[in-house]
Amino acid sequence: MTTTTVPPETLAARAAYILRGNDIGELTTAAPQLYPHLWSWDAAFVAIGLATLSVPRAIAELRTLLRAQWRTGMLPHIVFGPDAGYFPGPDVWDCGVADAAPSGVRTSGICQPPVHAIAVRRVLDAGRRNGGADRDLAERFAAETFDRWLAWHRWLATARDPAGRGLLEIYHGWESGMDNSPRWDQAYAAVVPGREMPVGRRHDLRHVADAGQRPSDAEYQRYLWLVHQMHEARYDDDKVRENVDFRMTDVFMSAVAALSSEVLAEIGDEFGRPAEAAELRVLADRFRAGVLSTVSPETGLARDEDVRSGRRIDVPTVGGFAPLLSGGDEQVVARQLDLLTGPRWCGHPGLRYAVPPSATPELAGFQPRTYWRGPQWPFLNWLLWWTLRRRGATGLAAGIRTEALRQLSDLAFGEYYEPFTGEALGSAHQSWTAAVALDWLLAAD
Ligand code: 9WN
Repeated sequence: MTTTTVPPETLAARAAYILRGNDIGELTTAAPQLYPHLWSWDAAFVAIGLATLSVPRAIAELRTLLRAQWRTGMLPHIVFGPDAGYFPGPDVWDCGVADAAPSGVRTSGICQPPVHAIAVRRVLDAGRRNGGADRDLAERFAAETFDRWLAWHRWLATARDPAGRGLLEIYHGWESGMDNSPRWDQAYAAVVPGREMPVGRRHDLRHVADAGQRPSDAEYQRYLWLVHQMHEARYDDDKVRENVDFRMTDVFMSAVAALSSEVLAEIGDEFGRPAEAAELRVLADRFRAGVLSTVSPETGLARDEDVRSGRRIDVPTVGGFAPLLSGGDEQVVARQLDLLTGPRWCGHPGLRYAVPPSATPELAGFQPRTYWRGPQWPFLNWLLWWTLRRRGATGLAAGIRTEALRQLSDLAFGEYYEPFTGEALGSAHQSWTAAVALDWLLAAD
């Protein structure tokens, strides 16, 4: 098969055009049709991409997310814009029942992985690179909003790691950002909706060519049942934890928390907040230790856990590479790097582009076209690239960047990609896909 390549300037121009097209003011929709609102972790990557075009616009994106912060510190996974599309929408979530919900903005009642400090870092870097007004704006933004990001990390550390194990709990697969990953199959199998949930209005199926790429109706029944249970608990952290039928530790989210706490600590140091920086480093250590405690000696992969049964989930998905993000044990990391480049993952002989599939093709339930059950996700490639580089694995990081950019040269900016054919799947013109292309192409480092 021949490899399509396009000049970098064409790719960057097209990516900028996509982000511009998805911009509805101070909010960039995650995708034009499938996701016509702001998603929390998408917004962080979007800000990273926007920072290469306009530092003020990147800051506006992060401020839109912060305006939706709950009084507990939680950053909600969706901030709804004016579009009536997407199901479940704000009426289903009905977060007005929650004491802690923000006023004047409609949100969902759950969260997503805390990648935001990385975006603040990247915006700061872009501002300083540009100098002048951009530098002043970025520095003012980082200083002004530091406490808000800190509140978000503190909330995670308390509400989502109540026993201080260094492992964050999630109460819905959507919180992981890897919705229907095989990581969650066992947990979902135990979720039995108490009544028929109305999935008939499923908006997503109108916007993907093939329903087989998306979760099934049975999966949606369970997703909605959990939303219903959280709503019944009025989204109160303590009640949700006890009452909802899904209670898992998420090792990948915990690793993101370790990494981001480390990054936010560095920002705290720069802006004269040594006590808070020290607090964040303690959190980073705690999450790092938590992640490492789950690594399977047999497979070398980190594992999620069903909190109620204590059962660890041994399913080889990309989430198992959490220690590459959190670091902390050279042997574990070295083994993971071998695994990652080996024949079960990026070195699999059938892959069109050598970037990690969301599950290993060796997995019995591997599905190359279905969402989190096999396809490759460009934003994850960026996260891995950024982290590996930060941790000194520069050669490997450079290889991931090259392959990931080759994958994006079809100019489709797909949500995810079929690993063997390279076909763009899911939503077209996905914002975070365009955003990471921009960072790779235009950020100077
Ligand atoms: C549910 C927006 C989001 C991403 C998630 C991805 C998908 C939503 C959905 O899209 O989730 O939150 O409807 O499937 O799994 O990672 O943030 O791009």
